[in-house]
Amino acid sequence: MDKARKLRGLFAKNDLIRAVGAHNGLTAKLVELNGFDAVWASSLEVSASHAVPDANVLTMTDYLNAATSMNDAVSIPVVVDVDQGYGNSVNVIRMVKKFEAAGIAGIIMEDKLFPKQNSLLADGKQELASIPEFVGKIMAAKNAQVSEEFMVIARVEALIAGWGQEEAMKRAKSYVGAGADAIMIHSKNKDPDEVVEFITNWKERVPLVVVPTTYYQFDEEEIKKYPSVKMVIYANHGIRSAVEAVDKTLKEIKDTGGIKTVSPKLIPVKQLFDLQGTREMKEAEKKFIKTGKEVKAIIPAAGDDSSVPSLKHLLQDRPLTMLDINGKSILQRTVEILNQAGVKDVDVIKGYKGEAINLEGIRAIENEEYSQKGIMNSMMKGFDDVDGGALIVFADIVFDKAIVDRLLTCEEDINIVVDTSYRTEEYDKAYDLVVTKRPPTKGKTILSCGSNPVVKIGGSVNRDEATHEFIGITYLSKKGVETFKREYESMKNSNSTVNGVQFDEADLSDFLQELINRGIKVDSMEISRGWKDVRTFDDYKQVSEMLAN
Ligand code: SPV
Ligand code: MG
Repeated sequence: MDKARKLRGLFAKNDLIRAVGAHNGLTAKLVELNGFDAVWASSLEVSASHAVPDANVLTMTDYLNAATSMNDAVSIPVVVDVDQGYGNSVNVIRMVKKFEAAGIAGIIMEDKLFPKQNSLLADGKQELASIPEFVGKIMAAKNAQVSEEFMVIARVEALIAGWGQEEAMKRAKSYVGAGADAIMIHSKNKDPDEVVEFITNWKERVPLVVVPTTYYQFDEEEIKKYPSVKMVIYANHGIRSAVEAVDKTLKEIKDTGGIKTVSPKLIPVKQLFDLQGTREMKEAEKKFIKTGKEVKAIIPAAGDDSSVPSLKHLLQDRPLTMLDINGKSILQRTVEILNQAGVKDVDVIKGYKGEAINLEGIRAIENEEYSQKGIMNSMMKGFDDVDGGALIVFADIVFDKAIVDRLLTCEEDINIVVDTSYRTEEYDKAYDLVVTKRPPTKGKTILSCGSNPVVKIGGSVNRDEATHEFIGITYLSKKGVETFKREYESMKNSNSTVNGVQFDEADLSDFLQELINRGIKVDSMEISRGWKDVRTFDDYKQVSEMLAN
């Protein structure tokens, strides 16, 4: 909804509107997050934030820019303090056009002369414009606005300038006659008496606005006794508390010679990131930053590994992928690497203790059948909305980013990452063994993309014939994804086994072997080390040590 209409809506309700002063997007956002109705783009706050006096030292454009960043940061209406309109009626016309075009809901314009000084300034110069001059400015403003909703509120400074009640009332009525949508009656007395006197005498239907900075005992309970007052502005309390807080922190850093004592007392940086809309940026990145090779990652993490005796005690409340290794879960590590490699779209299929998977930046998909069906069933749940390539990453591995970086540059349609160190190190714990067409590269060649088709994979490979070990990372091009989906459906419907295994129990190796049996090419990318799977407590200890170094 248009913000001017929102503001009108607030004035139409029976509640008192509470506006709070701000000077930039961040402070405006805090006003909204704390549940207030509107932002007051205060000239005092904006000029103070530039460390210049509130005396028309800044220009209309400075105030417009500040108000725009406030308005952009919030969904509540912003009411802008436009001083006296930055000149005469001609200046007012352009001013209204600019502020309204920026999405500002309304302005409050005061009947002082240019340059004005802040109303609360002890020895401030408070010169009033003549009534006709200011009436002309209100008319100019009302005439310049494009939408009917935009609000022009006239601010009466007669009490501030010491001209008394009668003058204040005369001015206020004249401004209403000129079309003002509300009247702000300002005072710098320590008690609310003169404002209350004005309010009590106010018989017009146009609502009033008060700014009880100096007469602060006039709280909402009191104000609500006067139904003609529709809006209260807490004009500068944010910036005053900010100055105090910054000053205190800086003093402490200076005095203690470091940030040891202040750091734990400050808000976490994450809170700042949230205020800045970092989450929205991440979502936009995912949706709109295209590389031409869109890849989605699928991490099947539904399985229950608590039956592994040495891991049982660690997996009472979480799936294996959420095991903490030096302060980060396996899954978090994987997601970070994928994101850094440009893969922002990550689906995690959860099942066993799925509630423990509470990571930001992923889409979690529930697999309720995890205890009856195998990993293929889990994995395929992530395939529904893949429209480019896919990266299938097992949930129980840690690996170097270089592996994914390289794999994403390979051209093959179905490409699995295989490790040669199985051969060189007599690796007796290797799980998914592989036989490739060509023998493993001797020496220290790593990350070789080139096409070396897989001949055999999984259970049917015996240790002597194996050339490599499959590490649990598979890349599928768009065409590879289509092949995968098509063949999966065909295997599902054929009622036959997948490489000799029941369809529901087949794992990825069985599926890949079945593809090979069907004459579909499965390629391999060769690496040597740079990864480790976690399947036992010993693995877990090893990985923890490895990553600690
Ligand atoms: C402001 O906040 O800039 C105001 C209110 O105009 S006062 O400072 O009281 O004049
Ligand atoms: Mg002001």
